[in-house]
Amino acid sequence: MQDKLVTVQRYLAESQSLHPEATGAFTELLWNLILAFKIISREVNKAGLASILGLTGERNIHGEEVKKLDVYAHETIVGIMQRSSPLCGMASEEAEEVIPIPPGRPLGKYVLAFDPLDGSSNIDANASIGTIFSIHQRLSKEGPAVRADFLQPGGRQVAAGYVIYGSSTILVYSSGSGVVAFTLDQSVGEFLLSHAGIITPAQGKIYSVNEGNALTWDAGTQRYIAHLKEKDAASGRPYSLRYIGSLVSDFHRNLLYGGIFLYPASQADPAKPKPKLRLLYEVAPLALIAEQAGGRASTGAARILDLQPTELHQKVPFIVGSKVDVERYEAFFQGRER
Ligand code: AHM
Ligand code: MG
Repeated sequence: MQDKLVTVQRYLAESQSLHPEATGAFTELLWNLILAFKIISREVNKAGLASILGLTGERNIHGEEVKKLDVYAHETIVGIMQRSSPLCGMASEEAEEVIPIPPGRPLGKYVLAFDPLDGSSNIDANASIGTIFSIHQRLSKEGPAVRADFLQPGGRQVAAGYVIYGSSTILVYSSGSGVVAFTLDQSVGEFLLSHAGIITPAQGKIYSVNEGNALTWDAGTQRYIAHLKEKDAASGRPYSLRYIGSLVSDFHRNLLYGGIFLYPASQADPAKPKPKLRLLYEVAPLALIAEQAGGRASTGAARILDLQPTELHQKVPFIVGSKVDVERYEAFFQGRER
């Protein structure tokens, strides 16, 4: 048991005090974001009551339309962050274009990209879902944020993280010096430090992939997965498959237990490889967390955090997890191992 209780506010205030030049703007940004996460968590926990209180998309007993949870999450983050935060713009998986700060409000030097509720197709089954976020410093000098402010390599993120709404609500966060996690105490409404200095195992025994897509994979990926099903020399067992289909949940389990998550591009039409996951809202922030925990994140051919984004909604192959496992995948993908 930890010898002192550390709230996320206290943790952020102590982190800020290590930087005498800090103005407090970044800390304020995170506080506002955390408020949005608490509100989303409350709403996600009520999802099971939808059939009593009104299905999402329908009208509730008060005659008000019940919003779909991913729309609700998007609007909650945008509403809170537009009102008071040191941002000059946002980008969301749920919005086509850059979301501006309303005219007349002060503009800050940060931009926020987020996936408000990833894995939302799992809500009805009560499986865990999550919010993913990524913060950069703006590149443009003044005025509202422009696309170029978001199109920066993940290696330049100031901070990133995710919230998993599961058996507990947990916030996992990195500002580039390790990974910490806070668990929400629902009764007092505070995130408390629960995991300090998370390090992912160098090698795991789990692989997570939608194996229904196997016939669309490149040959290297097919061979790699076949290799995982052979008996491992050390353990005498093959790898175990675990796939929830909710990225934050699959990622979080592997972060703690070790293993590899894969969403390779579909090669159904080899002339047009089709990845699924989005670089700015899903892939880059989780890549930062993985690397900060000692893991690795790759497309198979390149390190995720080195990729230069070209579009807001760009999709890339995503292979992430324990270092030894991801390096092995790269060797298969690149044909160095067969
Ligand atoms: P979403 O952003 O529409 O929720 O899609 C992303 C989700 C991830 O959470 C998950 O890893 C992936 O889609 C699962 O995809 P599939 O059902 O193709 O395996
Ligand atoms: Mg998503």
